[in-house]
Amino acid sequence: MKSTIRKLSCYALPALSLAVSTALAAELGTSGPVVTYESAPSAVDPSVVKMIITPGAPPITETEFEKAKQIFFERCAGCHGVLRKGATGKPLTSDITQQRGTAYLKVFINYGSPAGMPNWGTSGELTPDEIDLMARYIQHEPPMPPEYGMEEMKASWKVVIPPEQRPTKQMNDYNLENLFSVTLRDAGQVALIDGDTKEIINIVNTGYAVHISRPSASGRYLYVIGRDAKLNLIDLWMENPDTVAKIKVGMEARSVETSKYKGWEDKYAIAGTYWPPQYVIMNGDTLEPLKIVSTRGVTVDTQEYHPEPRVAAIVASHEHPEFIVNVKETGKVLLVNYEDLDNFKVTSINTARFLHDGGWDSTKRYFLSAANKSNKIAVVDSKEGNLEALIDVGAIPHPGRGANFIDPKYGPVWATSHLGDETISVIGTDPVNHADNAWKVVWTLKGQGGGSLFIKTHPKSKNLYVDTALHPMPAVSQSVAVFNIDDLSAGYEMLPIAKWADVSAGPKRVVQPEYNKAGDEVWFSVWNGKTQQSAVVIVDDKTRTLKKVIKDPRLITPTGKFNVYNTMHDIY
Ligand code: DHE
Repeated sequence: MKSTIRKLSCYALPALSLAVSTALAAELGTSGPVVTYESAPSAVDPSVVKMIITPGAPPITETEFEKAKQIFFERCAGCHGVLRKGATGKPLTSDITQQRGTAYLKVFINYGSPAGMPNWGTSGELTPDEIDLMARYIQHEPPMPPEYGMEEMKASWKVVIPPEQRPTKQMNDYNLENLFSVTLRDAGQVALIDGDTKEIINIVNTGYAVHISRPSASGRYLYVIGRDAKLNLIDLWMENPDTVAKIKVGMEARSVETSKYKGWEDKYAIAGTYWPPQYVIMNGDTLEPLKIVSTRGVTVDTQEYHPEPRVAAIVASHEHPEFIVNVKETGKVLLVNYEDLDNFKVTSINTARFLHDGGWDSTKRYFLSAANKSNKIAVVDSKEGNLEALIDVGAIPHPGRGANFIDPKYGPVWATSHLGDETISVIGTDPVNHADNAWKVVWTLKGQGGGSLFIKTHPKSKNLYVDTALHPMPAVSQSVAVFNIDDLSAGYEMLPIAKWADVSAGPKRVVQPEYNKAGDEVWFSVWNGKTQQSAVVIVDDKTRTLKKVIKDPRLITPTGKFNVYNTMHDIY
């Protein structure tokens, strides 16, 4: 189905609930797809936090407190933060909540807001008693989970096969550079899929709701991190690639990366945690924890202390022996130099709140990072070590790692789609030969709708794919838009990926395009419920037609897919 930009651009995001006033709505400042996305249960175990009774707050019993903290960690912490200092959701510290009072809070929790706070009561998810309980609970001080340091990390660390007992050469016949590590989100596993034969090589048990995979600079090792901060190191040289070391680096995590600077390949790994707010540098081939660094500090704008600045995306610099670390709540990008772990140097670059995901420009000098609640893209110059630009884009940019291509008019560009609106912002990235357009939005395209999570192209492709996995309308969340990068103004073609998958009923969200090594196939996850059939759909990039559907009972809730070659070389 071909269509013009204008024709297919106008899916507004429906409001989640209608019963509260706009004034109340403004309080939470969130949008529907964002809540769907961010309100996953926190991996922090509620039983480890202790009860706190606060003067001025309404009475609460010990049993009630236990129940309320469980509900809070499962439903609220993702948006409001474990310590309730706010992120996508507004701060809910006791000074604010006591001032609002129980009656006001109950209305809010019951009805939600058009801006995105779920209607926990009217949706039937919480009972009237639970709503009353939560309204009282959040007027007490937030209980703090324990810290997690070197002692705990070392206790969890296990080298399953020591480096000296591992193969000295590749012991299998797989074309490892075209291997895909596929997140099986709700199974707590990854599927290693041979990109040539499309066969599943192995299913490896990992942490809970595993999040991302990143191969080492050489491509031999694969690092996989779970939301519960369990990190697996998989050796791809083994006859049957499997875990050779593991560690739990905290209580909740999302990011992992490996050193890529010349001379430091495969030497170190780094993992960032949501709780405690810190990152840890480890030996690349054993995961032995070497150095833990806290990210607690002050915010870039109001310069207030924040006790819980979570570590979001991490990339490895190609310009210096550094990791580049996004600190979400403070809005800082850290350049973490790993040359000397004792005389440790970190450059802290002020950008904007709340940093989430991002990726390199095509030269791998500039890191473009989404400050999603500020509706900005921050550009960090990894060579000079400073902020190059802060660019206004659409509502809640969510690029994944973004998409680099050459625009016929504007030269090298990088693109992001958005969670909060239907636009795609295309940004000029060439300050040398296209200086007039550098760090400016050169195109604002209109896609299928908001709720987009990932955008992708490949240097050998003429196509730009944009998913809309969290759009509320199934027709939109179950398909992708594909633009011709040589003629962006022609609009997009819609590919009905979930229909092609031909799987059983369910949400069937189509998520995260990922290319094979050759750049002639694009893989999509058709993400169904845990007990429903899911699939991976492979599209022939040139003809935009279905090439293959991988269906297997072991493919439970596939989401992210990471091609070894493209990920190790930061090709996107
Ligand atoms: Fe992700 C990347 C955090 C929900 C699939 N996700 C990231 C990154 C962060 C992050 C910080 C960047 C890592 C990096 O590059 O080092 N994600 C979060 C959350 O905090 C959030 C909003 C809520 C949560 O509770 O986890 C969240 N993410 C999701 C999902 O619901 C997704 C769609 C399905 C899933 O598997 O859980 C999801 N996130 C992904 C994927 C990537 C990712 C596939 C990597 C994209 C890439 O191409 O690099």
